[in-house]
Order: sequence, then structure tokens, then C-alpha cells
Amino acid sequence: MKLYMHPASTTSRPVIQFITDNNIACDMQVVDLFSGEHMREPYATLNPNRMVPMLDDDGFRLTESSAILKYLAEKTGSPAYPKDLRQRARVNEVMDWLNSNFYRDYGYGLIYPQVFPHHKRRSDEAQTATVAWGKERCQGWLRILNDHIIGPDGKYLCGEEITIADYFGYAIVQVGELIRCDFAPYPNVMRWMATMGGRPSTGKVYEAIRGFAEQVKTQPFVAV
Ligand SMILES: N[C@@H](CCC(=O)N[C@@H](CS)C(=O)NCC(=O)O)C(=O)O
Repeated sequence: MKLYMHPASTTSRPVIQFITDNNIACDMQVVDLFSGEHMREPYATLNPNRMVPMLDDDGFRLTESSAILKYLAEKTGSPAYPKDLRQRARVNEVMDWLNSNFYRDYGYGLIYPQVFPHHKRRSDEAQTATVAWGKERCQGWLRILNDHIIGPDGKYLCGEEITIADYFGYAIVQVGELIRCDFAPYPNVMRWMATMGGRPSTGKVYEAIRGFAEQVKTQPFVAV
């Protein structure tokens, strides 16, 4: 198996960490997003989305980080993707919630327009409105994550055991470190982030994104 990825990619990190934690035999192939390798051949034909990650399992190519996590967990029989119908449905629910509701406003509304030049809106007015909208929406989603998905006693997103939803969710929420989000109003989120951040694999897997956060640490950002 081969994973096409980039260490600074938010959607690559949960897959890399799951592979690492579970000692899955998988070659890591860096696709250099910064030089545009994903836009050129041969990658552009391998993955017409021109994005990472992509898994190649003996010629079976799979994109979408959420789908890749499910595939790998199922293939390896990992308890992180429970077999029980309702437990699995809960994991799917949380991953869909993160991928659509949360990430749309948090990543593409609040963080990326401020951090990545190609996400910045063309006018100052559009930029300010986008970021203000993203911030307001994120505060609502973080409240739901804090109060309802994790809750005061929750260790992980779907109960007492780690699931692939945690790998996925941690990668997304952690991107807020780029704009210095303050999760203090969300203590359950903070506790869960600390649990995930304390995994032995997190330091190495999150090294590149933390290096990037260091580079932008003096830039002013609107954050939650
Ligand atoms: N929905 C996709 C999103 C993948 C994605 O956004 N990948 C980014 C890196 S985090 C990428 O390859 N971006 C390249 C570009 O936009 O040019 C997934 O979850 O895998």
C-alpha cells in the first residue's frame, strides 16, 4: 500500500497518524504541494482531484481522508471503527458532521481565507464578511462539539475508546492553532485535544503544521 500525502496537509495527518499508531505497512509518498506536484503529471492523472491524501492499495485508488480512514480501519479489523451497527453509525455521524458542518465554517470560512493567499477574498469587504461569518458559525459548532458531542464526561468523540473520528477531528480542530484559537470557553474540547495531543505519535505527525504555526505567529488573525 502507498499513501500519497503531504505532512503539512490537514487531511493527510489523520491518515498518517492512524497508519503510524496501528503499524500498518504502507509506503509514504510525499506529493510536494508547495511546488505544485499535485497539479502535474503523473499525479494529476492518478488523482484528478489534484489533492492529497490518496491511498493506492494494489491498484485500488481511494481519495477522501474520511473514506481512507474507514477503509484502513476495516481492512485491518481495527476497533477504532466499531463493527456494532449503532456504534459505527455514531462514528460515521461525527465524521460527517466534522467534514461538512464544522470544517466548512472553521477551515474554509475562518482559517484558510486568513492564512492561505489563494483562499483570500478579492475585496476587503468580502474578506471581512467571510471571516466574521466563519467565526460566528464556528462558535456555534464548537459549542455543540463541547456540550453535546464530547460532553463533560466524554474522553473521546464517540465514547470511552478512540475511534477514527478522533483522528479525523483532531486534525481539523488542531488547525485552529495556526490562527491561535482559544478553546478556553470549550473545556471539554480542550480536554479531548490534550488527550489526542498527548498520543506518542502526535509530536512527529504534527511537526510540520506546528512549524508553519511558528512562522505565522506574529501575524494578526481573527480567531475564536
Ligand atoms: N475532502 C478531501 C480534501 C483534500 C484536501 O483538501 N487536500 C488538500 C491538502 S489538506 C490539498 O491537496 N490541496 C491542494 C490544493 O488545493 O491545491 C479529503 O478529505 O481528503
